[in-house]
Amino acid sequence: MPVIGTAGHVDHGKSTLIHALTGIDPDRLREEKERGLTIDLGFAWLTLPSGLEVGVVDVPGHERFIKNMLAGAGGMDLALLIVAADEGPRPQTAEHLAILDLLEVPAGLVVLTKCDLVESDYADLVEAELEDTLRGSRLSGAPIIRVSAVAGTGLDELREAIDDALARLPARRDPGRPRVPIDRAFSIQGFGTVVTGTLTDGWIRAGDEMELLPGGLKCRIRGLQRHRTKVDAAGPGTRVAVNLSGVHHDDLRRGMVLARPGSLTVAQSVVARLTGSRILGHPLQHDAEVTLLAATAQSQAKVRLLDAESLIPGQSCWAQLVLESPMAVLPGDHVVIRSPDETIGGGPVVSVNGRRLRRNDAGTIRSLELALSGAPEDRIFERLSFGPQPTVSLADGLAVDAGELDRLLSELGTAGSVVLAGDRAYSRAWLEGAELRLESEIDAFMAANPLRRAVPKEHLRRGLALTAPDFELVVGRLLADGRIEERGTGIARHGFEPALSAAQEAEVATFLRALAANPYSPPTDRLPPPPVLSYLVERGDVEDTGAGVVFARSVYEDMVARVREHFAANPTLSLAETRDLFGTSRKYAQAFLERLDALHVTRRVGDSRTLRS
Ligand SMILES: Nc1nc2c(ncn2[C@@H]2O[C@H](COP(=O)(O)OP(=O)(O)O)[C@@H](O)[C@H]2O)c(=O)[nH]1
Ligand SMILES: [Mg+2]
Repeated sequence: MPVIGTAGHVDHGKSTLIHALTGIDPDRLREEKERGLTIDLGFAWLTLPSGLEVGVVDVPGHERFIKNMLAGAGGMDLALLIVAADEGPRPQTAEHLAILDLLEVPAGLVVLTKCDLVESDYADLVEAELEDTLRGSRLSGAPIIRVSAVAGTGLDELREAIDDALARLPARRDPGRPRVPIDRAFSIQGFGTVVTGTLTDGWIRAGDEMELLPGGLKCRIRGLQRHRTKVDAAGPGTRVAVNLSGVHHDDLRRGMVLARPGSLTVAQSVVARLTGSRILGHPLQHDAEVTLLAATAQSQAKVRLLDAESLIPGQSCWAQLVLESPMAVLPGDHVVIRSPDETIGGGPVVSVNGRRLRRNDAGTIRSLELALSGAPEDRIFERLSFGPQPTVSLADGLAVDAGELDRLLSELGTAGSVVLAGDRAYSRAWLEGAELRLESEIDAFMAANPLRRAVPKEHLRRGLALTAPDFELVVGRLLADGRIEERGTGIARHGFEPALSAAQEAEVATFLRALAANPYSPPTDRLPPPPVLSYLVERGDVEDTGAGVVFARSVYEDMVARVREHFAANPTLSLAETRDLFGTSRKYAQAFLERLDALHVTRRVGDSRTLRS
């Protein structure tokens, strides 16, 4: 089901027109009614002459509420650019028009409202002026329909024109990965949490398990409404109100996306093809800070221009945007960037969460061009060269359905350029790069810690900045190739064994002799440096009680055996008994017993120990 929406300057009659078309007053906030001003998005619906039912989004025109306008414009199939016949085009006429261009809203009509207030030859003049405003935009040449919401004239023609324009649009694709960018979250007495938004990219049903991103809150769909009517399921393009269980509305906000668990990734950075807004006053400089808006979400972002020093009005360049707060945005989605009071530009996203891209690098730009507009298999391949992606998201912006995507992926898989693992896709080149990075990370750790037998996995994963599934895949491939091996929770190069230097070996020999000389009261003032001591523990030469007392490993094992013998005949073991058993002092007996407690061999009960089963 398509969604249409308004755009245009404040007070030009957008809300009044929607009311006249649908019979529903889109200004729902009390403050909006009192001030006669639309502040936030309003929603209505309409059945067209063809019988097609459409959702209607009414946006605010005032420049202070551009962010709300953007949140509404994201999901539109068709925009009605509304211009009052008595005023003609005004600043937000141009700004909203620029935004419709940047978002590449599929279709548009121009509506000249308040025609009851002017003579028709005056309307002709306004129309001529309007054609100038539209020139070069995607609404250039679009039908201009004259209406009066008050007199009710032109409304039937407008309904027909909407029908015609929608009939010419290609059907919405259904990649089978539903998502609802949330525009409102609230709670209703007796129902609990409700969110609203425009559903895209798939179907949702009552009972479905869902997730909210960013954050990953899990929830379930308790009920669904479409146009205030309860439904069991809703499909792409529907405005929905979703009743959720398992989450509190205080934890939700505009900008989150409701999706199937695991079906979306959250973007920390995006690469987009930006076009400078035609109404932009000053070019945007490389490295500038902007607000990035995508569907209903927004974040501060730093813009790295990849092939230009500045973004010039009306011109395009490539940019990598690093987000301050992550958002669930996908390749193929459109973003808009703004400074506090100006729409700077925007355009389609081609990749998310890729590596930091080199500036002014011809190869990178060629890849990005292919990722944006090459043949589907090139676009998939190039996108993956910037980093792994969930398989399901590879269809984003590609206009291929799920079956076609499967076919392309299996071709790329057979050719060996793409690797599919779990629900993610990898380019072989990226994987090989990650394998080399992992090996050199291991080498760097070993160089800094020459006596360690393995690198903790978590240290490696964080050093490489890989997600857990990507890390596991890279590790798995290296293990299968026999290039690395697992050691406990760590990883080492295959066959690697650390070794002491000759000088260290000599010191260690002296130390071990000293331990042997006083097995139960070993010296505590001449312990080797911590890395050497841990090495000796790993090598099995000594047992470190952790309390400054180190026993030779064979002595320690003998002591444990004697303690067990003691327990065979006695229910408890006291500190004094331990001391006497080994002819040592309290200090050693205590360090030894505490070690046994820590290893769960014994349990301390008052002043004595019992044996654990
Ligand atoms: N005479 C006349 N007044 C209109 C018409 N449409 C809207 N208005 C008036 O213009 C003012 C602004 O309308 P509104 O729909 O709130 O504008 P919006 O800010 O674009 O949503 C209101 O006072 C409306 O009553 C129309 O077709 N004819
Ligand atoms: Mg309004």
